[in-house]
Amino acid sequence: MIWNPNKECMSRDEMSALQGKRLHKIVEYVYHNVPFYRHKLQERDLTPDDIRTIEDIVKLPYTTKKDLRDNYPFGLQAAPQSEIIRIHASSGTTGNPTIVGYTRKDIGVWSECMARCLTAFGVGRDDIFSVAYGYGLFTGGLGAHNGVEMVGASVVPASTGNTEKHARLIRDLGITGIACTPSYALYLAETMEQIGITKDQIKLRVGAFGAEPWTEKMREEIEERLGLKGFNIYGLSEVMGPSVSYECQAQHGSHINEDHFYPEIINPVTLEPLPKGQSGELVFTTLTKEGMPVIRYRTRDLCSLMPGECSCGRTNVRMTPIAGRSDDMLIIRGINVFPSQVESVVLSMKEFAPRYLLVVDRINNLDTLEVQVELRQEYFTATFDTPAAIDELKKRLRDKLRSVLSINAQVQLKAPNAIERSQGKSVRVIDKRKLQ
Ligand code: DLL
Repeated sequence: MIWNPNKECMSRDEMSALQGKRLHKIVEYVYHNVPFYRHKLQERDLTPDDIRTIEDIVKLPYTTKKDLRDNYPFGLQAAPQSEIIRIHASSGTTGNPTIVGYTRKDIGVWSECMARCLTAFGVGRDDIFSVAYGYGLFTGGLGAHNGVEMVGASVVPASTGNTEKHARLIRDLGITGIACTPSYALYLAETMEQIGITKDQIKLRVGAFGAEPWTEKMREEIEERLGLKGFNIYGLSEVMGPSVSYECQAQHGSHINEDHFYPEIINPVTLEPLPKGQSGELVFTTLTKEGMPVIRYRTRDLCSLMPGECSCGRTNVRMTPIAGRSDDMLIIRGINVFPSQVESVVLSMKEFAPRYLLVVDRINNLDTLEVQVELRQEYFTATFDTPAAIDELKKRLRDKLRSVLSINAQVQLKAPNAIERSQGKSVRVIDKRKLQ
């Protein structure tokens, strides 16, 4: 089944023509509505009239997460506030999150893109579908929710947390589909085993997994333990949210909704565009977004675009699974974490030396984060005999980390010079999760 064959099965020429037309329109729109883009085009002596075909895109400058952060909160918003009906946010590299506003039309496009994904996964009106991505500023929950409603399945807005209750609902309601991070799917499987819910008591058959990298091995394990077929779904808040790309039944790469999100692959060092098939950094231009369009946005995700046709009948281009990132962003329980966010917290507390280590692990299928920090000598001497003071300091650090990162971290206070110095580039992160 294909949700929108008119857009998912176009010929290459038709698609390129549509993309070229939309690119011209969006460049004209941001030129007149976002001073940031107008200045960037003017610096290159460009006007919207110079951008007529999709090939002209290479003339345009890139946009980075730093640009979004520097223009916090609404500097890159193109639509007037009165047209914005929803605001999401994603982590920034320092304190400021990236704010993304959506118009009513944007929410409609997003729902349609999400409906395309779910249809490709085999979800339909008869399904009872649980959304176990977080509802809130994160785009996963509400993004998936709207798509399930558009498809006409019964949505169960389970969100994250309260996993035992969720497991019972899956059994009692006969829930057939679930959207969550792949690591949460494994955690759910484990919870079910612990409370004695067996595979033959549940009806799960489809999983929409994304928001973090996962492997074929994880897919096999989830499928085996939950008795479903797992599909990859990819996206990012700056571009839209979940539904930028999705696997079909052929499960050979993820089809990009390229009538709305135009992909390019570039060399992350030289910034040269690379030919189709080569691996590099994925860059997206939103072709129809009104709230906060992005032009040649550098995702930092590394992958390649796959040439050739897919046996499912869709013609929109596919991307390979994300192989890594060209920056230091970590994804912990589906939440983006930058080491620099931890650094900003450590530096803001006078008790600590500017030396820290993030230890990321996966225990019982749940990501864990431990932050180790060194006490300054004077503070160490003054407090190391007073457990109450140490406890209070630990709590203060934990609370600050939670408010900046939106996740709970374990903290470990270390004596001065206890964190190992490295010879070269300092090691800020040890990621023990095995992704093979
Ligand atoms: O994670 C949106 C999303 C929600 C996608 C639910 C899929 C399902 P952000 O929080 O802005 O948005 O994080 C975006 O997460 O640049 C990738 O590095 C990573 N990511 C998302 N999906 C996948 C995936 C959402 N399927 C960042 N595989 C992206 C690998 C993924 N990485």
